Amino acid sequence: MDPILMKLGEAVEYGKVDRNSPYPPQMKGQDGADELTRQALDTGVKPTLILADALVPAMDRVGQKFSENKIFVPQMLMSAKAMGAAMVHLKPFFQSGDVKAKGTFIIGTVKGDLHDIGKNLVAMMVEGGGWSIVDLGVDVNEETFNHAIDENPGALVGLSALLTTTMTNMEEIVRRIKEKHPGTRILVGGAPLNDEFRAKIGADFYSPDPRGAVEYLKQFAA
Ligand code: B1M
Repeated sequence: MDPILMKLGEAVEYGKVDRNSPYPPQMKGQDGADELTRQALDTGVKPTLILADALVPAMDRVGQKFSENKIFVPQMLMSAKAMGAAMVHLKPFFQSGDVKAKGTFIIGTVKGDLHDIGKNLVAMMVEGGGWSIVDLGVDVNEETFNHAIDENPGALVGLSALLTTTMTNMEEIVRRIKEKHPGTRILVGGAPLNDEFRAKIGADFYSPDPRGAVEYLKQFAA
């Protein structure tokens, strides 16, 4: 693998945000996710490869270590921060040059859930596909989703959940959106979900990744 991508993966895994950040002490003075992502881009590595080969596998390793009690929430948080520092540099590459948006896509992580990296990636890619994004952030309840649809008639909606405990919150959010805005198309995603769950809660589409979301939306483009 490209040595820069290897280092970048390590920076995210160990939560090294940038050269000046004092955490983790064993990486003091080394480049962090910020510098390494820029270096990778400068040497011509494709943004999609940076995501697929360095960033996403690094977060998987973080999750694995957390499951095994080898690291705890503060370390996961530093890794998320490092991932965010990398994503800042990738975002411009996923932005579309389209002048007229294909439509509006409202997205949020469901109530009770604070995970936003996957949701941000989906938002970034969908925006790159030419859609206008209304990002409601994390811990979003049904009222907030419905209010956003009131403000953006005809918008499609994306719900993200990373916890088995919060994926159940989707069911109520989907029900309340469909009650108030029956024609609204709802797309769901997040690591613990699958299509069976999507069908059970009455959402319209499940995608395991941002690409699937972009493909699904194409048929509704204005
Ligand atoms: Co937490 N966390 N976390 N966490 N965290 C997981 C999810 C966990 C699997 C770790 C583990 O135990 N192995 C576990 C969940 C277990 C479960 O429910 N079965 C877990 C836990 C338990 C927790 C806490 C409860 C820990 C605690 O406090 N004891 C707590 C919950 C807080 C809360 O939300 N209320 C917690 C907290 C956190 C941090 C805040 C520290 C941090 C999040 C920071 C942030 O997001 N800003 C964090 C992190 C970083 C993780 C892991 C390590 C990484 C998540 C991530 O960003 N992955 C995660 C382990 C793992 O995933 N391997 C873990 C990378 C990202 C690109 O992937 O989000 O899956 P993902 O998104 C993918 C797809 O799922 C899909 O596309 C994305 C790109 O491919 N996708 C969609 C996502 N949304 C979509 C929407 C779509 C379509 C596709 O359409 C709308």
